Amino acid sequence: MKNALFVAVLSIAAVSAQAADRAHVQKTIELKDGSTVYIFKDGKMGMEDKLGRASYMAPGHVMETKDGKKIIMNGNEIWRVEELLHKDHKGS
Ligand SMILES: [Cu+2]
Repeated sequence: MKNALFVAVLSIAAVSAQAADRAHVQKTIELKDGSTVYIFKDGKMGMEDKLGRASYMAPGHVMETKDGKKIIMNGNEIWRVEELLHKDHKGS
């Protein structure tokens, strides 16, 4: 009984942490090569490769979006992307 209640409280905490993290992502952009750029509210960016893994990209690197626009990598927030991706797996 006590254990079941404890698990329920833990999963509520996990859900609200995920919501808070999502809120820091302002925008995601798909790139021509199939990877995704996450733009956080502070303007910094992080990359997810086409296999869904957080990936490294040097700040200042020019990327081409799916619709042919060029964007410049600002920051390299690997750990923030990783956190988002891992939370997604746990949440399902
Ligand atoms: Cu990039």
